[in-house]
Amino acid sequence: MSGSHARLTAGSASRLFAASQKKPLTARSLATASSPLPVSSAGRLHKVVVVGAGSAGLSVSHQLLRSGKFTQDEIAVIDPAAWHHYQPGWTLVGGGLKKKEDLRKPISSLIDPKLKFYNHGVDALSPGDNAVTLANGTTITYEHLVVVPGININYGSVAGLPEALADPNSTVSSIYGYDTCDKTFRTIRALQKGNAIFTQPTGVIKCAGAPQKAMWLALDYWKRAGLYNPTNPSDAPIKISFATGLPVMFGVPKYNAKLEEMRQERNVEGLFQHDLVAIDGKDAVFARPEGQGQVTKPFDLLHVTPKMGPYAFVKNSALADGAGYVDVDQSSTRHNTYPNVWSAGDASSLPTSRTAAAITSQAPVLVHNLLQTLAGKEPAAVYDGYTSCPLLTEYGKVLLAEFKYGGEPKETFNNWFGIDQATPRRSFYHLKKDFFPWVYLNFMVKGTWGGPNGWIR
Ligand code: UQ1
Repeated sequence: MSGSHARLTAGSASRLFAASQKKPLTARSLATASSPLPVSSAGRLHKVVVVGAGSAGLSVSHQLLRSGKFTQDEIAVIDPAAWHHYQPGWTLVGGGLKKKEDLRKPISSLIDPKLKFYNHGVDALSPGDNAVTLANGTTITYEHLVVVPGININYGSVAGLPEALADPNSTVSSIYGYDTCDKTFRTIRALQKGNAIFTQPTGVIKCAGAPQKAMWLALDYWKRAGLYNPTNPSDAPIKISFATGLPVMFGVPKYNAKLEEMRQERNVEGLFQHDLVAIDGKDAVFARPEGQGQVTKPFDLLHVTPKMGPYAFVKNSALADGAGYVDVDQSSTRHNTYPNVWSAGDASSLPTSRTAAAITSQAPVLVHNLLQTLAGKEPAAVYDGYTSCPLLTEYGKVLLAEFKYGGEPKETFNNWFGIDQATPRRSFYHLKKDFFPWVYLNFMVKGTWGGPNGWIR
């Protein structure tokens, strides 16, 4: 990711990780700062170092701290960002339902003063030496390492995208960045006629349902404005296409059936196995599978989901699997080669959908297993792959997909009340719009929210 486009990304564990410069290791801070902790020859020593202060980093750090087993500065948190964002709220910003400024807090305000906060990027992970090198050249060492920096949005993966997003007069936007999530609603509101295309790439992304959430809200907006006719699109000025690199609307069969039915009912054109590769003026260029060449579609509004992937310092480390993610055991969240390294969230190899809801289940497992290991016991807690996607299907309705490994539904309210969560509901909409942002910013980041398992003491 190039520095010139850095302002387009806004993940809480942000791009500065990737943009950090290689520097010689001479300018260490250990000579200047005092610390109650022993300073090893390699640098500052912490019991636990957490790389990243996104939803996983804050949940894990504060849950560890709340165990009462750590003193001042024994746990360190590293993140270069100035702001922590509630990213699940950006779909609501794209639909004009929230202000993006209300969904972020200064990152330092969310970090307990008992934690040592390094507000820097990471240059290198050296698990063989139990060391992390910061972008400012400082080396810190650990007994246990938690790698939770998130993933990078690769805006450069689509030719012409960085320029189109940055141009305030273009009709190209993305809910995947702080800078552009409000542009999405501006372009929706301004469109009077023509082709609206919403894209989803092949490969790993955060929240695989979000690309179509943006579309369903726009559809409803244009329907209410008399600009889209779901029963006969040729009768109204706006046409809608969903162009996805995948062969289906959603990866879990139960919810895919419902969403595919909805796509057909609402007469949205499905461009399956269409992977956006370039934006050329008012044309979107898509790659087709092996040997089928490219397809060009003219657009009047384009909502883009860029490709995403691991930060270079993770991918280039000994901790990465073949795809660049932190290679952990899918049940324990412990690294498969380095027993004092752990990972969860977007940067991990956990084979499930990447969401904040997933963190509510992953963090307690990671924390339990790390504490057990510190106490010389076996890490016995098991993560079952739980994740969730509250999928906005119109204003006022959400389909609450909840599932575990293998794409098997694990529905909280179905278990309690026998409600089929594939049916969009108003109550789920209020969970998504009002309850989750509230419980996230008041409890989850403090380590006291366990998702479907309720509050943590
Ligand atoms: C959740 O806890 C949570 O975090 C606050 C979300 O927001 C990102 C969610 O989307 C979901 C589904 C949960 C899970 C909680 C319940 C009660 C289903």
